[in-house]
Parts: sequence; structure tokens; C-alpha cells
Amino acid sequence: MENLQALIFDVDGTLAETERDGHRPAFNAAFAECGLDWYWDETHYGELLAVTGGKERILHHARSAAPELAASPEFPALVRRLHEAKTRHYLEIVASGRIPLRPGVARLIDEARSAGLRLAIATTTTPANVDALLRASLAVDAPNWFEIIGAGDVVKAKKPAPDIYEWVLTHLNLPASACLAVEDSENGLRAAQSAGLRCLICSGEYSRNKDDFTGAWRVVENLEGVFEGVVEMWRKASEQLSS
Ligand code: XBP
Ligand code: MG
Repeated sequence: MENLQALIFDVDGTLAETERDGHRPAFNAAFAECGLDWYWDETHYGELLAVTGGKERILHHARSAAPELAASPEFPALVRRLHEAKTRHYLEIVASGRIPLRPGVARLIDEARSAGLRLAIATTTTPANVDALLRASLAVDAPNWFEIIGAGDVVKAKKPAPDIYEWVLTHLNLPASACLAVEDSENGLRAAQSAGLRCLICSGEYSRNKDDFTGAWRVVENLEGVFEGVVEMWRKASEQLSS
């Protein structure tokens, strides 16, 4: 087992609870702006999170809520327009400072940097959303702390497919065995596992009582003071493997 060299963070639900009070109202504002009477309440949105990617989530919803519209030739352009509007609304919500980091995230990032670990991001969300969240909730230069930011459409197949993690590993030029993924959801766990990564799960408000975390390297409810334990667990695992 290699020495731990990098932490690869998921964003939504892991760095911050962005879904219920960030992405969800942004989708609803975009629907209203585009003249659709769709409204995703907190419970329904929790079910829709099974589909990763905002554009993919809109398409999934339309296929049941408005099958004729979903099948129409003009729908792909409407999805793009809806998602552009949604991203604009989401960026306004994030810029307002209404989405704080989850407990322990800033300290974990700080301790990992001080220990010389390389940092990266592997997320399904739109790249602009990552930059905005890091600047608003961590530090104006925080995006520079992450050597590689793999986000959104940089890969075709989104989580639970491994593509985004494989993309990040390639750009880090590191083997999966030297990296730890930090995730909040079953989709994220499966993506990391399929890419050969150990995955620390920090369950979130939408995943805690719903998702199956079988196979996670460790499951916690928050990231407060987790770094020492991670380093210790990794060292012990290395010793066991080399003995
Ligand atoms: C979570 C997602 C994203 C967001 C919405 O990403 O699945 O689709 O819900 O963002 P992760 P977009 O947990 O991998 O960070 O609308 O920009 O896709
Ligand atoms: Mg997530």
C-alpha cells in the first residue's frame, strides 16, 4: 500500500451541504424563469439526487413530468437554457455566503496541506460552481490549493461511473493506491471504488439514512478532527499489508 499522497474531495454534500438550500432553489428559480410550473420540494429533490448532473436530472424529471416535451426536438436546447439559468441562480446563492463549509472541512484541508498532501477535486457539478463555493466559503485563493479540479462535463459519464476519478488520477499522475477519496453519497462512493480508490464517507443530510455505504474505507458523520485518524488508519493498513 503506497504512502498517502493526495486527498480527492467531492464537492456537493461533502465540502458543503449545497443541495437542499443551494442547487434546489436554483433549479426552481430557473423553472419559473423559463415559464415551467415545475417545483422540486426537499423530499422530491432528495429522490432526484439519485441522478447526478443537473442537466441529466432535468431530463430525468421531464421524462416523467412532461414526456412529450422531453421527446420534442427543441428540448435539448431548453435543457441547456434551464441549466444556464439554474447555474446563474446558484452562483448568486453561493456568492451571498449562504452556503457554509461543513464542520471540520476547512481544518481537514489545512492539516492536509500542512502535512504536504496534494489536494484535488472530483465532482459532478459545474466547474464555475466549485470555484464560487471555494472562494465564498474557504478563501479567495482556495481554488489554487487544489492541484486538479475535475468537474462536470469534463467527462461524459458522471458518478457513479469512475470517469471523473480516473480523470483526476491521470492529471495528478498518481496511482489510486496513493489517494483517498472523500465523499458524501453512494454514487460518489461507487465512482471512487470503481476507480480503485479507498473512500472516506462523510454522510450528509440527504445520504445519511438512505445510501448504502458498503465498502467505504471509513464512515463518519462529520469531518471534525478526522485527519489524525485518517493518517493513523492509513499507516496501520500499510503495516498490515507489508507484514
Ligand atoms: C452533485 C451533483 C451535481 C449537483 C448539481 O455533485 O450531482 O449535479 O447536484 O450541480 P457532487 P450541476 O456530489 O459530485 O459534487 O447542476 O452543476 O450538475
Ligand atoms: Mg456529493
